[in-house]
Amino acid sequence: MESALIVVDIQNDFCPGGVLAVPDGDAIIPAANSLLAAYPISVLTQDWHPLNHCSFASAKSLPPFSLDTSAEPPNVLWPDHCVAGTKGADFHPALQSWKARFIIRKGTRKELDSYSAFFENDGVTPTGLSGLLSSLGIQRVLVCGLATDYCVKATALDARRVGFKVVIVEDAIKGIDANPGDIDKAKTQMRDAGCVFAKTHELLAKI
Ligand code: VGL
Ligand code: ZN
Repeated sequence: MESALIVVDIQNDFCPGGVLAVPDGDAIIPAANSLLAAYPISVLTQDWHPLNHCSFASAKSLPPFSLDTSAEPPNVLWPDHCVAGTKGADFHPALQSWKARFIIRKGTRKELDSYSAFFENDGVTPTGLSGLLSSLGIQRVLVCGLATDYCVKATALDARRVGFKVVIVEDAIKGIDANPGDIDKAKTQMRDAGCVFAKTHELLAKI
């Protein structure tokens, strides 16, 4: 079965030292690099926002991590992060990004956020990734990266929705857990949607 690797948002702003650091976010980079070396069809995603993006607390004059209840559905407001063209939006320097075949940028429209690599948060605006993978004959995607409880989850659920088999690389994801339990909840949701969990060494042993 043709498989593609999706590496979600391993960017400076989501790693220790970044403005929206996922605890130990950089710890998954060695696993991501070994997967990138093994899978010839691979996609890196990059959160890539304009200034004053609708997901920025500063744009709404509200505190970071609060809920924007004026949005439908209400969405979490973040510190300004991954502004297009800035160092924070760059891939982490340890990520061997040159090994990847494709880069998909998301959240590029000011009025629309995007967690998933497949659709913007309205659930209908495609990024183009689904068509790209389908046209290459891909039936299964392996998902790793940041953050388990946001972009990894959204990517995995959308991949199921459009009909891909999904493997979550469980030792190559890290989450935020802003509310303790969020990571566990995300894993349950992914399992319930039919995602399978596997470890990097198990996947590499099968190639
Ligand atoms: C993400 C919050 C805001 C992520 C992106 O990559 O999980 N989280 N934007
Ligand atoms: Zn973002």
